[in-house]
Amino acid sequence: MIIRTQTDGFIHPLGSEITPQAAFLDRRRWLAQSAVALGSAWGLGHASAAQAAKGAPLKGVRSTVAGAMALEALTPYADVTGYNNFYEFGLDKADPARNAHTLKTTPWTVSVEGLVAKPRTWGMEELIKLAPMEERIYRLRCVEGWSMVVPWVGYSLSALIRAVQPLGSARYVEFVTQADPATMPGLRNSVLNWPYLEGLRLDEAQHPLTLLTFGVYGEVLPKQNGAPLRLVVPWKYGFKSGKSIVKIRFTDREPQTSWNVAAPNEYGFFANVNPAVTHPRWSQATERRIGEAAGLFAKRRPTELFNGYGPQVASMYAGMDLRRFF
Ligand SMILES: Nc1nc2c(c(=O)[nH]1)N[C@H]1C(S)=C(S)[C@@H](COP(=O)(O)O)O[C@H]1N2
Ligand SMILES: [Mo]
Repeated sequence: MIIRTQTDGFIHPLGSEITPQAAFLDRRRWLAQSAVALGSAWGLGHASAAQAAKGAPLKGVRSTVAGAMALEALTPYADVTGYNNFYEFGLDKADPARNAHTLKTTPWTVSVEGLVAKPRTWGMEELIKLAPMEERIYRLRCVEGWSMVVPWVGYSLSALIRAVQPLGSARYVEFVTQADPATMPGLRNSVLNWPYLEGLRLDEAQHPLTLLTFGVYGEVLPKQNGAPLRLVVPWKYGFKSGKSIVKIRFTDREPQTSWNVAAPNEYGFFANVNPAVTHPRWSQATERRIGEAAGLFAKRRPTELFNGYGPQVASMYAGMDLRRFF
């Protein structure tokens, strides 16, 4: 079945139902484009990054992961790249787009360490070649009560996890992000402990929806969106999706995470999107879709448990009291 959305006019084949030939042709086109775009961004030759598709979603190329398609209008490129939370570059939503140009993304390495059989430092060239890039259209729901629908580009973090071979004792994964006072003016603000830290339980990190993200809207990640690589965990509040990751550490204990340390009663470790768990200062029952009419004509949508990804992820929390482990 091919679904054409009324809203954006693009064709969204459901992952399991893509016709093999179409998938193959699209995949080749996609890989050629993404290889050029991503490769050039890290100095691997070919066209300049500016020539990569910008602001235009690539048609027909989609994820193989069930649940990765949101059949809703995409949030406009200008909002995805202009309305951001990246506190290292300021607290205002417009600050990251204004300030993040100072972030130095080459060279960049990601150290993978802790309870793994194969700890090592990865360069970007190796990382972008580790698994095929896919486009995943995910809803992102910020804990602040707004949401977007974003065409991310990347591959399941599980591919990297397989490559480093976690030990049997590994139960959690910690994500450490860049903290460079010379390029990140927000580090002068002590609203959070820097570096920005996030964490997932190992099974959450291995879930196919958890995306190691290198691009958005068919181009390499703009700096304000967390270049050169970030996480996107679509069933959790946006703050779980750490930007500009430099270290991934496997542990046997729940990692400390920046928001949980800053305000433990407001931001839990799990942070699963849950309309029934009210934030101490506001309801989480509804959300505003960025890019839609604001102000008087603002339409708020009901927020869904697990951001709508319950069929894929709810089983990981069977038997857990989600009000206690919020
Ligand atoms: N390093 C870092 N990562 C971060 C943040 C941040 O301030 N610093 N903000 C988080 C929050 S609150 C959200 S909602 C998402 C926003 O991602 P986007 O700007 O690409 O939409 O990034 C998350 N990752
Ligand atoms: Mo957020």
